Amino acid sequence: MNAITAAKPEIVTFGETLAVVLSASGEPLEHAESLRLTIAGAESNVAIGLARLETRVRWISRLGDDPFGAKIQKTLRGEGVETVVDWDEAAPTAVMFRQRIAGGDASVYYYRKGSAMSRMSAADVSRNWFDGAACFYFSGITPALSESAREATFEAVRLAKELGLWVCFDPNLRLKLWHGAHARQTLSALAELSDVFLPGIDEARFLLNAPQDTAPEDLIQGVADLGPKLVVMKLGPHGSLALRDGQLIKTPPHPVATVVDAIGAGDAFTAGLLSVLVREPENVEEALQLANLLGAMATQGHGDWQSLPTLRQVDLTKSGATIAR
Ligand code: KDG
Repeated sequence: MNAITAAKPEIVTFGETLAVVLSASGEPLEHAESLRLTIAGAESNVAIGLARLETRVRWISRLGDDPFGAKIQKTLRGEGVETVVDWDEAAPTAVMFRQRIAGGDASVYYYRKGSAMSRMSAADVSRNWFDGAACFYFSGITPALSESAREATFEAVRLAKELGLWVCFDPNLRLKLWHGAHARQTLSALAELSDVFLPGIDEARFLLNAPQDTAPEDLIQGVADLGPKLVVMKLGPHGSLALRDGQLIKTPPHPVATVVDAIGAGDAFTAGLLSVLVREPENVEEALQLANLLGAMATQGHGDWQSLPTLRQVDLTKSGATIAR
């Protein structure tokens, strides 16, 4: 693992970032003759968003000693993210193929079983990861990769809390990676250990085994009963609903003229939220406003992280410039 040398981070995150292969022309992969290569990962998307908002962030992972791993590290470093990488010569970097389907959604095809990051274990988790940081952010994708990655996740949370960091957890449910009952048990246990918990509405319904038409207001107390001090339910075009110390905070969405690509908007929301809370933990209202703004701005261009705004772009938008394509 490369040495930790940069200035102390404010936020530490860890997780798997993948090489992403797309059809260059947007046609279905089965007809594609030229492809595009980029990177994506829930945790590194958030890390890029934080770096663009001038929050010091450290991303920790395990990558294959291959061109995809090299591309991931080069891209993240170029975005100002401090990378701490364990290079694995015996396992590959994960790859995801993605294609657009009707209605603007996307279908993904994972090639990540046995990936380098899936081989991370509790023994790999180090106190040095968290040195000087205030917050540890992680997602529910890492524990889904393998039993050893699941154990590494619990160890990272335990150590972060022991060292005085507050812990933010986005369940990021990926049912392609694990079975319902195991996912529910693990995500609930991690939510109980977290200070800030960021479920989407479908994830909240899944965790509570609630009917598909259950409203956010009827879910959020049940989610808070899992244990986190602050629950922020991401509602996409409907804004967000938060619960802290029994107080409900409903934040309206930031209006957008059109949605170009919603992928990564949840990670953008998280970056906006954490960039405020890491310096002003009590300023939940402002954090939610910025989170909603970033979620909206992320929908204005293609890619998981490519449309994440800089601090200057946020200020320009706040000053009244409408969010347009
Ligand atoms: O969060 C949006 C995507 O970038 C993310 O889902 C990719 O980490 C990813 C995964 O495993 O799906």
